[in-house]
Amino acid sequence: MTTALDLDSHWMPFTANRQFKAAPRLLVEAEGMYYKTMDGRRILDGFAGLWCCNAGHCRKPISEAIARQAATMDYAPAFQMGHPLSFQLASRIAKLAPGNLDHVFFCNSGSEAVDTALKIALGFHRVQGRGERVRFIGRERGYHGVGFGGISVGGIPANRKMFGNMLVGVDHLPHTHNLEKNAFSRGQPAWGAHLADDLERLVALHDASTIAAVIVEPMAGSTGVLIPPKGYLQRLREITSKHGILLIFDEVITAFGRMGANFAADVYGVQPDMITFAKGVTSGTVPMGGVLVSSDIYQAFMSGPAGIEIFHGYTYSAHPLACAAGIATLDLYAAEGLFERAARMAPRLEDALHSLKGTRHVIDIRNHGLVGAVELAPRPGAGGARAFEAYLKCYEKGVLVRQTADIIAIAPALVVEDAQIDQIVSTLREVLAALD
Ligand code: PXG
Repeated sequence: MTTALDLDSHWMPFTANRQFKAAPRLLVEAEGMYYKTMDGRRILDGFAGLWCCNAGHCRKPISEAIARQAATMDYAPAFQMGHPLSFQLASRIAKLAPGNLDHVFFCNSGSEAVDTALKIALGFHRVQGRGERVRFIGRERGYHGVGFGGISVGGIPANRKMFGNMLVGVDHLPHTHNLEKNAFSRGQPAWGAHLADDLERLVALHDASTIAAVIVEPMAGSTGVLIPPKGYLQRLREITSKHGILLIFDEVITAFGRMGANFAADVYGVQPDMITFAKGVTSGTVPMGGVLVSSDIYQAFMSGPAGIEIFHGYTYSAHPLACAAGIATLDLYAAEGLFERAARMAPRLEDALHSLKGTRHVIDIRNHGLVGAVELAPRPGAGGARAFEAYLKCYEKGVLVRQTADIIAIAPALVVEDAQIDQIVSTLREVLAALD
């Protein structure tokens, strides 16, 4: 069947196009925890699509809300006009958010959310007469999407090296991943809170008065599930607060139940000044992203010059279909208690994953919430090859996981059952045992 399809014209994102088109992996249907492939195989989705379909696939209450909205009003102009659903969704999200994060700026993806948050940080300082606060601090191994702002504060060499100088005035904290100290930690590792103190060095180097914001993923997902060491995020909060620097949590992956709570900020007990979100807000059904900002930030803009408060926004900011999907998704999360369910299933996933200790090639296993990772020893001179092969073999055996470098990441939908966790882990065990 796949041979009848012309695969040439679509330049696929973050994909080895030539390799993929020679042996395509095409999905055509989805339901609950499963995909169906074009050649009719059933695949257990161990990664909620790409960290996004938190409610499971093709859930009726969401798909029906989208269909209804598409038939009722397809689009409403996003600038100087509105529609009720965006206000409803914003207040629903604000109610879920921690502390004084009570206003939402909508966009269409995590990348747009990050660039929006960086702009809000610059504008926040500027409207208060601190226009010299223009620097950003990100972190090595951080992923903040693919906009120029996001790759600048991000810390993934491959995502940066092709694209020139990016934003100027960006510096990076060290990442927190250390296998010598923290291998096989369950939940938050004990070692590494002091790595946050490097922020004091950067503040001393640049002077606090030049720094707008620090942005980190509370749990770094894309670069292989890096769980924050105990006390690390608290230290970042203390230092940023002391110096008048905004703290942005990029929760594109961690928001909406992934960690067993509304937000990772709740789980880690740290209050940021902004949270970026996307993915789980619509359970991956319609693209949507957004930035939650504190009342202080919102009020600073509202006290600025009359007229348009921020010269920023997208044609599809708060798109009616995305808002309808978002409201239906939040309803479904609440009706089925899915965030609590994620918290209940997390120890189950933890135990299952850590049972892989001692399996061939495995040098680390780590987990928090409904997220886990298994790190493999790389093949000499061929970083990433072993885990990529493991990913392909799992797919052949009917389980979809995600590979980055020599790490296999697991993040099932929050509706995952015990037996499905077992299937993911036993498939991985079989595959690793047979792998060179
Ligand atoms: N911030 C974070 C923390 C993310 O994880 C983005 C921003 C960008 O979102 P958009 O919607 O622009 O893609 C992300 C996206 C993976 C994987 O395999 C992770 C993401 C996307 C695709 C794959 O880890 N994260």
